[in-house]
Amino acid sequence: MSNIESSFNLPDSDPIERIVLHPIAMPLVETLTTSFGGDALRPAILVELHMGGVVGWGECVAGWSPGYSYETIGTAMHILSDFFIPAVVGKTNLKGLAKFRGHPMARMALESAYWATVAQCRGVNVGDLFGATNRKTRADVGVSIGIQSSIDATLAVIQKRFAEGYRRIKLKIKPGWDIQMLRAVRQSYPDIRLMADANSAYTLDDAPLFRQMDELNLLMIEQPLGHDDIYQHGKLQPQLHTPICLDESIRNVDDARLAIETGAGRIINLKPARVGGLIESLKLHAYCFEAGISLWIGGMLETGVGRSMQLALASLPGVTLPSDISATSRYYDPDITNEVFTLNAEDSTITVPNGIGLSVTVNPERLAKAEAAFNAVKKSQFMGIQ
Ligand code: OSB
Ligand code: MG
Repeated sequence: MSNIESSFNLPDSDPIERIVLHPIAMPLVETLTTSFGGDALRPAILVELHMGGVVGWGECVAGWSPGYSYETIGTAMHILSDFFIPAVVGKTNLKGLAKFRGHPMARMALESAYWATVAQCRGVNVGDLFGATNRKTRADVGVSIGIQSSIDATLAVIQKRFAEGYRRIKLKIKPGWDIQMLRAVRQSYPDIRLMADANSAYTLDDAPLFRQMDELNLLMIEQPLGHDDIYQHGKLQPQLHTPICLDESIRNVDDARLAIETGAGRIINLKPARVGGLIESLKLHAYCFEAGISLWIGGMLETGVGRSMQLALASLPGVTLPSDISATSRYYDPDITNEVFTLNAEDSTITVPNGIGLSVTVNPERLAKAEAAFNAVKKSQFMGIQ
């Protein structure tokens, strides 16, 4: 995989001419309720980058409030407009970002817009910049199902998703909504690839509960303990047969190495926005590939812009488990992009786009509408972005 390693850093490009931020709010087809909550209206920032006579797009997946991560749509607007963008406009690379710490979601938004534009300038697909051979043409995917009002409601949603062709089901859990629900689902679907995501809702005192889950043949349990913990996950994993997958805790490739080498988990969820960009994502992928660690691409309810980038990453050869990338219809109707992604029901995959650049186009009317929706919400309840 050293051929991948050598191509992590792009050679210099044309100078970056201009970057425009578009904060948007998009109604979700279905709210994804997790242990930390859920929103009916999803914010995002679309980053429009002009370079060499072409335009490329990136997406920032920060939420309204610091729930999943400390970043919010407000902090991302601040960091992008006051620090990150001034450091790279006029430049031929993104090295100006190296002097800043943190804010991975804001960083990924800018980095992905840049890579999309570089690909556009060169007339290649963005995935071709990843330096990997043997990229897949179809990505294995699953669907993430939020906390429902009852077990019957959960079974109804699963039935619908199963009928659509999804063959890996992830269920969000929280204390009081876990083992009983999971048992009921397993009873109805004895063979499906089933997993649970706790989004950090438990403590080590809950180890006996997770040991009970061992009897359910789950594919993995995602992020059971603290969002910034690795040590205690290392105490829990040896007590379980079911692999632990780390999401929130993994901020970079070094965290992944620490977690794997200390036995804190056996699977990594790679979200490019959580690790601060594509270069860090490719490093993490290369580490997992070489070490034989199972890896999949996580989701943050992306619009078509972010979804296309997720699919490019999910095509990498080291992505060995189904990713949290569902069809457009599960998230937005309509999406902000003209293109939609559909599920290949025969094998629970989504075809990886292979057009020039990011392979999607932003619909100007829908963008204007989503920006207006953001402004309306921002005024009524959220932070003071100017
Ligand atoms: O923990 O994986 C998570 C969405 C928002 C925040 C955190 C998570 C999620 C998902 C969504 O599970 C998966 C998807 O985008 O389909
Ligand atoms: Mg998760």
